[in-house]
Amino acid sequence: PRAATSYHTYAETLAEIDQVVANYPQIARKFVAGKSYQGRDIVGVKISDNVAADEAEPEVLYIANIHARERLTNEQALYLIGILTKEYNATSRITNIVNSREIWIIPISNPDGQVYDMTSDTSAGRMWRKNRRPNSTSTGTDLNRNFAYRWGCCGGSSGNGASETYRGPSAESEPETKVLANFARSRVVGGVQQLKIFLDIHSYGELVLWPFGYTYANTVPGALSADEEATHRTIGRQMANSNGYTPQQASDLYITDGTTDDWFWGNQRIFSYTFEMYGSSFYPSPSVIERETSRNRDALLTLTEYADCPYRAI
Ligand code: 0X9
Ligand code: ZN
Repeated sequence: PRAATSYHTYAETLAEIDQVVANYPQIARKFVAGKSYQGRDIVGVKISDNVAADEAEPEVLYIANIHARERLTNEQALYLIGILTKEYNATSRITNIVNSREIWIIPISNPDGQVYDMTSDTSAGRMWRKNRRPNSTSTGTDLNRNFAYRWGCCGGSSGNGASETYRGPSAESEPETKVLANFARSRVVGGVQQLKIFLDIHSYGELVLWPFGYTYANTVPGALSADEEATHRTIGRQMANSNGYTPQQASDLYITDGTTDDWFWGNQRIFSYTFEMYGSSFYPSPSVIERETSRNRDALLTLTEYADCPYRAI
């Protein structure tokens, strides 16, 4: 893939994905996780050796652009797809990762919002965040308040349809939320969740966040040992050490409920993180795309490598 010099539209993102899977059919396969409210495909790329097979390898899920206007995040996902394919059999670290992991990457998790945000684009853009499903007072649900773990329990989400953080009428009420959650549930094979790591890429703020967001507590009662909980945080700090972001528990930023990271951790027991990428706006100059996506190279590779180890102390 080309080094991005402008932000990819939804159509350009799909075209790029098609090109990658055509160029690297042995290790890259397109998948459609489901459809958005307006009927767009929610598309991803699976990257692994023997990509057509479901091998007994630890799996990692990356998603981006659940918030429509966070344009660097799609670029980050495309960057990751780019290096994992281009450098296979060229860089040993990447060859090892692709050979020993199954990596699922969904660059545009909220296609309706992303298309809306980029349509009639101006330098300021439309500043759209939510999906595009009408609600009783306005349009759009904040997909990152619509997940089904302690949904609406505790704060940082709204019951007002006009709010930027509208949580929706019920947990998983939104098609896009359902698609992402169903995809994660579909990775349970023989009663074992194959996904070991999840990262939701947002902007902006230069942060590495981990659950919980709904509470200042950081344990799932009875679920994991203190060592495992500590490992979860240690991996987050290690990534921050690499990319220069600030590491913290999500609730230390602000309390939120119904977020992706809380559901993947609390409900699915997948080690889960949120990145807030570079910027002081949602639309940084495209001239920073290359710098700010390659900045996360080591953090993303490190996270992918850890997929075999969360459930023991490090
Ligand atoms: O509020 C959000 O959804 C995220 N920030 S953003 O500016 N991209 O909207 C942060 C979510 C972090 N995770 C939790 N608070 N659980
Ligand atoms: Zn966001």
